[in-house]
Amino acid sequence: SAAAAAAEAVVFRSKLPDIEIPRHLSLQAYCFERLPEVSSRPCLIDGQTGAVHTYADVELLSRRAAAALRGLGVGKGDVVMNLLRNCPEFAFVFLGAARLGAATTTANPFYTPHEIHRQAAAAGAKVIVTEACAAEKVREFAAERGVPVVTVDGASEGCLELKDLMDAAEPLAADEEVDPDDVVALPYSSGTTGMPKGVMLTHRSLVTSVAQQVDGENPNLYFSKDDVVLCVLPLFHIYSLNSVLLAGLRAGCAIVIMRKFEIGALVELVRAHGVTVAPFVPPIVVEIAKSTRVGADDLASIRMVMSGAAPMGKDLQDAFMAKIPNAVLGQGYGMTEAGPVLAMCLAFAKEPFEVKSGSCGTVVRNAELKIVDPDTGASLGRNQPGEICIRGEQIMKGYLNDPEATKNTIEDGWLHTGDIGYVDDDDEIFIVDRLKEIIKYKGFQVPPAELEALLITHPQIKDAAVVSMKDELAGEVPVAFIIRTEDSEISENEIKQFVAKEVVFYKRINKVFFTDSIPKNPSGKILRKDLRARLAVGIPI
Ligand code: 4UW
Repeated sequence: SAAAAAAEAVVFRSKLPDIEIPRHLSLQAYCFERLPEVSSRPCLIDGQTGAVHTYADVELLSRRAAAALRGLGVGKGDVVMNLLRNCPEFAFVFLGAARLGAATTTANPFYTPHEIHRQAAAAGAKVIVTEACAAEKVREFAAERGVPVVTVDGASEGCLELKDLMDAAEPLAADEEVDPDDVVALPYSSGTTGMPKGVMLTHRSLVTSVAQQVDGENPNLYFSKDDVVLCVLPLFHIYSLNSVLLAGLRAGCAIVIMRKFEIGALVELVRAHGVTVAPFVPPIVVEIAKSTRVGADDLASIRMVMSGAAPMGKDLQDAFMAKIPNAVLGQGYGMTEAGPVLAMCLAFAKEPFEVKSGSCGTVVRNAELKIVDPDTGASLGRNQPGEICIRGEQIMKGYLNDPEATKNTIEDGWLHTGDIGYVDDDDEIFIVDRLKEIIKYKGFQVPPAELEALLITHPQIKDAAVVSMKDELAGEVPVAFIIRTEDSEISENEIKQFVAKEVVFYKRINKVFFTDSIPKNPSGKILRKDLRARLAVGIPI
């Protein structure tokens, strides 16, 4: 019974003591709490132009951005869509919206118009901030809804320019009062099942999550004022937004903003700015480990390399460490809904612990983690794999306008991750499998349900199922099992083209397997495990 399970729950905690978290503060007040100490230090460095914005500049520019947004009618409870590659304006606009008591929904500027439209509509975006090259994609939506489109990098027909608006505005004098439970970030995630949903992260969630990483006498993730943090991972994904931008601001670091990953440019930026902390994802770690062009000298200033958002095995970790012997390499484990950080490598602490290769960290402070048997719900002890669940003030408030999905994900305050893992004798977490359906292409979410919904709109497709297939470069790629309609001879290529027109590049179908049957349970749910098993034995049909 539930009561018995609760009574027996084995709860895992950090090895570090809990800390005091200033959870009454708004996110922006928390990030700038030490402004007087750091005001003249570099805050955001634009990797592209070399422009340096100090902490005082960023604080002021975010108040200008707030005033600019207010001039467009943005107020408390509203949503601003941030559709940008990495650039300093991302931060000005995100923090500016927060000052107004508004939330930011972030999206990939490479999304197709269809994907952008769907998220902007679901989130109720009042303003879209984007780049001139992506403005075309939102034009129709904006015109239909009367939503102003603001560009950060020059003029585009029918758009306003952020710079003009910020220059014209008097900086916002006082932030709007917010409740710690007000939403400040609204990233989209498909969670354990279904279509992408708005993840309501509140001021309290994000203050707590950042504090769990970088606050306290012995921070789990030790960032100092002298650190130079590389921001190459996209800020529209929660990993970079939380653990790079917000954590970097809180700790007073210099943050070097890189718009797009390219190994040569990365090495140049590391050298030019003396980067000390490099938050990566496994594909970047792989590329550096394999690159004959990059040697230890090139990256000598880096003392810490973080990896997350997708699995990194022991072999890869060992190969990379051999290449950059002076840096500590470890993993964090995050999930958008979890605020996002569940676990962080304790070798990143100010007073570091010994850790094992292949582990994705230890549960963060001020939080509880348990492992449950997915069939019985019973809580499991050490070294027994089960579903990872997390409880604490950092987790999401819920999914926007979807109480049903929220209820299925959070139970008694416990967020169910859909990841299978175990906690070892040293409190280190190892992820071994995934219960949920999400596919992760280089750490990006590919929701199979979204692709299936699209596929079955094709008149020659009777039924479709999308699952992940292992891929050396991307980690995983989506592949489709297709039942054609009678008489249809639609080809693999035609199906791929059909999908490619509607989705961002990393959601493209990599392979099509034509089949006569898609295994489903009695309630119609696709049995993805069975399909993955078909792939594994090499007879996919
Ligand atoms: N190993 C194996 C991992 C790992 C992993 C995640 O796109 P989302 O919703 O969110 C993320 C967030 C990652 C993240 C945030 C902050 C941070 O500091 C950090 O580490 C440095 C990482 O990815 O996808 C969530 C899903 O991605 C998988 C796992 O399945 C999770 O539920 N995942 N990290 N280290 N798998």
